[in-house]
Amino acid sequence: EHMTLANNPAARRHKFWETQPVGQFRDAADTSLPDGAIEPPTPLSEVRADPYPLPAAFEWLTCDLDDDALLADLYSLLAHNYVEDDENMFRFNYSPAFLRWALKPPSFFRAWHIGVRAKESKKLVAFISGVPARIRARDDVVRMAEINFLCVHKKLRSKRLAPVLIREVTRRVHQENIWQAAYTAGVVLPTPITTCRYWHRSLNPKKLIDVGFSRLGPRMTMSRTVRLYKLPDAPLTPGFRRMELRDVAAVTRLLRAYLAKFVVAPDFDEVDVEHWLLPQEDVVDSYLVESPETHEVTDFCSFYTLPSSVLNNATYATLKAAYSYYNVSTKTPLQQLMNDALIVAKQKNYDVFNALDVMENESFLKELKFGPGDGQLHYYLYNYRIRNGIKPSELGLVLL
Ligand code: NHW
Repeated sequence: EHMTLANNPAARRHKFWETQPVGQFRDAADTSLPDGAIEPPTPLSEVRADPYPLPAAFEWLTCDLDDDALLADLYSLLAHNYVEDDENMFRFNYSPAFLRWALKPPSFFRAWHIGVRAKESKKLVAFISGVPARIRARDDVVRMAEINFLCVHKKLRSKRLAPVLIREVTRRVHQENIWQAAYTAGVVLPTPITTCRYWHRSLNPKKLIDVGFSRLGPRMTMSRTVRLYKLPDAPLTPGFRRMELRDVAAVTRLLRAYLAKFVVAPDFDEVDVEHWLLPQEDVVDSYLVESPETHEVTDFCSFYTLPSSVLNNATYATLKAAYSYYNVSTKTPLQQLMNDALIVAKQKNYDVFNALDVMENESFLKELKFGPGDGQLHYYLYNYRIRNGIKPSELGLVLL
């Protein structure tokens, strides 16, 4: 087969990414390069002291997400300009409460919440963020930034603003003596550590078909489809209940033991678990199984809430989607545990339950009637090489 730009992303030039300490496509065949940091830290005194220049009409704005008006501006920038599917039918609609949760974990840095606004109108036109995390790659626990919510207003696209935002967040991360980062994207850049696929489990098939999210299968009627996806009214596993504050220690133990199995995974302590996994209405939901006899916590599952706006539909404005987060089974089979997660999501009126093929998710996706989506999600590390990459099933990290 003749290789073209269309079927061989490695042949594309990346004027910005070629200058960055990331795995380069041209290095793929070089087996002598070691795993770990690509370049060493520089002395903090050599980190550039002032912000990168912006085009004259714009200025940097360090965002205070406790300021409700600013949070509303960020919500609106993303609600109108953030990620859409390939056919431009849906756009992510992260809620203000979700953004606060995602961007203010323990020991977050306000300087890493970076806006760009028009000097004159003060309108927020671009954003990028980082939050601190400890991420383990093989046996190396590394302080990293998780980079997310990179967004440039639709009217300012293709003007090379994104590289300025990325350089500026990099500079501010370096100022905290942190030299690595993790991020995901739907686009291919140099070079993914792994490429995952989203799977979707219909909870409200009629609405999903009406908005064009899914289609009636061959030889299927609407009533057969509704029956196919029907779920029990309440969870089936005895002792299945919502996680509470008193469960943080037990959940942390379960999660740490489980995540140790994967090649790349977060290194969560109790403080992290309280932030990332304690339920918050319409943001993050966590359930566990407490043995009715021993009262031991044996299993855990969680999902976060990320609606999508439905673009150009007369009947529906949003899809309510649950995204599988971290799940651990030691006693209840994973498939049964996730079936209970589907049941509570259905009870709470979600339209669809999404999951990546990471960790052990492959073991339940087909059996629980998830179908493969068409989008891919690429995972990246900045300034950290993992030779040959890893398989999705070796990845224990879910970014929001
Ligand atoms: S992925 C979601 C990204 N956001 C969206 O897709 C929203 C809709 N799109 C937009 O707002 C989750 C714009 O299209 C954006 C690009 C802003 C995406 N990641 O300004 P130009 C994240 O937030 C490269 C990285 O002209 P634009 C993760 C592109 O390859 N790079 O484009 C974010 C090209 O470089 P090249 C991306 O369309 C991780 C250059 O940008 C990218 O007006 C960030 C073109 O720039 C993406 N998603 O704006 C990296 N999309 O070399 C963090 C495009 O190919 C790295 N590009 O010529 C770590 C930093 C911290 C290190 C700390 C030690």
